Amino acid sequence: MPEKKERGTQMKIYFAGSIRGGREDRELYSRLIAYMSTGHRVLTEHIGHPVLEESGSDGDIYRQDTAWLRECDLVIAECTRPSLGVGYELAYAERYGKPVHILYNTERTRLSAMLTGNPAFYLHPYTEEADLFPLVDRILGNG
Ligand code: 6IA
Repeated sequence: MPEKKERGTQMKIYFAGSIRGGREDRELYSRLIAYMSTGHRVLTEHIGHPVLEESGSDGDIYRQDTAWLRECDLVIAECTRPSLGVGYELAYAERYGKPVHILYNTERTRLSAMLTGNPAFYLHPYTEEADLFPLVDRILGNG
């Protein structure tokens, strides 16, 4: 993972990634979160944790995550692994006028038309993980 340049203002990032949809990409989420956390605040850093504690009810999770979605400056979602929860979060963020950036590996997924067809979303197709870091820099205004 390249070293992150620190520039610009600190933003509150809502990072979204699959949990019950499947945690195959958990380590990728973790590397992205670590990268973004240098210079910015990732509200949802638990998405990358190896073990998720069942610390509250599903209602608690919904209330906390929707509060963070209303509070955040932008949403960055890794959508290669399809997840109903992430899809819901994207629509929720759109409703609250948040910028939504979607990262997806075109060699591993054919993204839903409900995302690729929505002009409100910023789409970031990629094929190599190494390309994600300069991409994230550009999204965050550090590039
Ligand atoms: O449908 P999914 O579970 O794949 O939805 C994933 C998305 O929903 C993520 O972007 C999270 O923001 C949110 N989410 C889902 N589950 C949780 C959770 N605990 N804690 C916080 N956010 C969540 C679940 C605990 C568990 C499965 C052990």
